[in-house]
Amino acid sequence: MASEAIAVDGRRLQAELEQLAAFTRCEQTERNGGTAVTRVVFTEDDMAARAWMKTLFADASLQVREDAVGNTFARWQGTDPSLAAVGTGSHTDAIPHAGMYDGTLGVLGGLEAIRSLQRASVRLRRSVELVLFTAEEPTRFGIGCLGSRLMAGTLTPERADGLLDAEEQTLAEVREAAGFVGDLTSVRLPQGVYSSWVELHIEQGPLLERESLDIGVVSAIAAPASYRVRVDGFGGHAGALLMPDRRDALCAAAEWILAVEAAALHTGAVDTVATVGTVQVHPGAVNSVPSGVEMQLDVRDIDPERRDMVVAAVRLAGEDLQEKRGVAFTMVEVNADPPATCDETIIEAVEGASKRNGFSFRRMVSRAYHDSLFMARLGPVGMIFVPCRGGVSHRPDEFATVEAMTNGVQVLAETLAELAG
Ligand code: HGY
Ligand code: MN
Ligand code: MN
Repeated sequence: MASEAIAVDGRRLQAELEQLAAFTRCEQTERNGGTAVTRVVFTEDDMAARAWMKTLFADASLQVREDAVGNTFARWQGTDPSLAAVGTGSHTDAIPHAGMYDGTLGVLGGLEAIRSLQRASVRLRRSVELVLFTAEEPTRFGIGCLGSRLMAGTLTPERADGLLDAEEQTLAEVREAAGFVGDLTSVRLPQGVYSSWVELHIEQGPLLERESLDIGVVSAIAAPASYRVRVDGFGGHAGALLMPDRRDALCAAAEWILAVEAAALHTGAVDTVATVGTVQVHPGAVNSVPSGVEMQLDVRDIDPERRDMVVAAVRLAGEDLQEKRGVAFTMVEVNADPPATCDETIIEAVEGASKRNGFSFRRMVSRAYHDSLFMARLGPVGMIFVPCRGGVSHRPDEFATVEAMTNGVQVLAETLAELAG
């Protein structure tokens, strides 16, 4: 596939990313600059963004369908529709106060890759299917990659539909109110549904920028695990309850959070990470000793055994606190997934496209998880990373240059063309 025949319109992509970023209610804090975006699954902002993107898909003459949980498929028919399609895509939901490139580059960049092939009058044997996944972020229902987990069958429809949001609404209620009806068993996709799957994403880390590289060729996706944790003590009056008589749930939780950090550092491996990202204190009054604390724990590593050692260590640390501080400690698994290895053929197609365009590149691990982690259960996957400024992500100052994104879309377009024959 001659590279010069395929011309990616980077300015149009940037304009569409900016339009998509406007589907948010997030106030623009000046602290870090950048464009703050919050777009939680099935909220008004998410639904408006989906409706707008479906018009873009239709404008590109793609055949659009949505499944029972809102995963959206936009297909560019190949010359032999009987063949399994090549898939590409990502997510457009955004955690609170995030940036405007995480996920969105894989959807709008995937669309621009298809349009650049259409403009070059390329005809491919296999269809190319662009996918917009529902709820890659765990923000609303506590588990990430909801849509792709259901596609891959690693989350049962019963468990999924019973997931609760902060307002105690079930996924079933919320998705039906959003117009996504039907049994979730219909979301499951068969092995080989895509002959190849490739996702374009910002790196969300500093490596490519630090090494002045244009393209990251992902070789593996790290293994994520997350847990709901509760510490229950005794409450009481902040003035009258003397220190020796206290069972302060927040003090116990604070000690436990430091034990989490210590356990991750203790492995000595830079690939082990552990985070307590949310803490809710009950009753949450300045003059009331905390009686209960709810937390969410996220532990990852490219080595799942090492990850599980950290999980066991922090569970033990919590149980020790029960003795030491007279509190109750519970830790419930939300997910503990294996890592994914990317497919060598796809990796080589990405490297070949990078070489043809004179882009510098390297193989690397994805420390963030992506829907590709679950698409890997259905067939061969690959990922293409582009550098983001300072490696910053999940923050309003997340940023990728038009040039970096255009390079990524160019490599994606040529990789799709090669894989789709
Ligand atoms: O948390 C992650 O790795 C992804 O950004 N949801
Ligand atoms: Mn994210
Ligand atoms: Mn993402």
